[in-house]
Amino acid sequence: MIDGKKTMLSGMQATGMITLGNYLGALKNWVNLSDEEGINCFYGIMDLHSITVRQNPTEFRQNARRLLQLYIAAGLDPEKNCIFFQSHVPAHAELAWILNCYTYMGEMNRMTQFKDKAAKHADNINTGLFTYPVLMAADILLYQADLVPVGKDQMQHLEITRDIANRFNGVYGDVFTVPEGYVGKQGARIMSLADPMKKMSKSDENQNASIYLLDDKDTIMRKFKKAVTDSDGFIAYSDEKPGIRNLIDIYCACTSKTVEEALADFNGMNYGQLKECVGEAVVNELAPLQARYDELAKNKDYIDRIMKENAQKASYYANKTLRKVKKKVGFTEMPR
Ligand code: ATP
Ligand code: LTN
Repeated sequence: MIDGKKTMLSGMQATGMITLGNYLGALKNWVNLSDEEGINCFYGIMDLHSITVRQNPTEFRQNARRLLQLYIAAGLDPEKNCIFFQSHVPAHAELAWILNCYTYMGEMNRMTQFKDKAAKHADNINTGLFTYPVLMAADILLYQADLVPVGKDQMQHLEITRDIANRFNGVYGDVFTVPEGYVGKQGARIMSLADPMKKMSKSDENQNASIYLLDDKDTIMRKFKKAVTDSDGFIAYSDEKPGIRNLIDIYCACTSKTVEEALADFNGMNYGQLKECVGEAVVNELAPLQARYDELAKNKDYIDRIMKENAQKASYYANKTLRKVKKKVGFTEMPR
């Protein structure tokens, strides 16, 4: 809670170009939620998290700025919501250190994202990757967030955040709000177009596996045409047909239709026609966002102003919590 209002916080890592999965599973839900009156919303460009995987500095800088522009282009109003860079608010790293000392190795060892990423980056299994969820807990707890909308894959990190908050509160009294996770109904888990058993991920090396938010129409249509399905040749929404189910999920998330409505639209179609229909729904969904993005990309001064003002706003709230935590833990205050 901040000033008696419910607080929501979420964010994405500034790594690579965000995908349709990130958009439908996270960003689009944020936009809907941020339109609700009476909620304070914070959205982070989580760049400290990004360096758990090696980044090229020039590309990293570009990606982070691009992510801010995509947040705004998708419909997050930076004057009403606080959209900030994690690295602009030092309190994140500071609280993460403190919370590290209230988190157990065994807890981190259970995290599936760590296991997945460690397997993927076997040459760089750094301790940042291991304690990644603690930094995420700091992000959330600093703003006393009540609600954290994320894709399904992040729920485990949300659970650990709640455990850390409860543990800390158990020792020192009510310091942190214990947050609730929120997974949107639609687009909770969009799968790879190349392998429908794997989630669509921005770090997938196969360019055909993911739709990127700035892909043009031809690219989108081509990728859908190539999407892996099955050889049954009939359209149905079932666990046995993960490729087709994924296409239907994408269609529903883009058109706000139910599965039944979608199946009615696809009645009598073959796979080729289905793919074309889904591709068009995605093109229509992304077109306005892409047009706004192009406008924003030209307006450097505006983006710079947003960055600066929101870093100050985020710091104000984050420092308030951090001061409280330090006092509770027993750090010696610097004499004024
Ligand atoms: P990376 O490939 O770099 O690990 P990612 O594509 O998995 O990245 P994240 O930055 O980890 O994306 O996640 C950003 C947000 O998007 C999170 O809320 C996450 O739950 C959501 N998300 C990521 N992938 C998907 C997906 N395929 N379907 C639905 N939501 C997703
Ligand atoms: N780990 C998240 C990104 C993230 C986040 C957060 C999400 C970092 N800090 C705080 C919600 C709240 C991910 O999406 N991969």
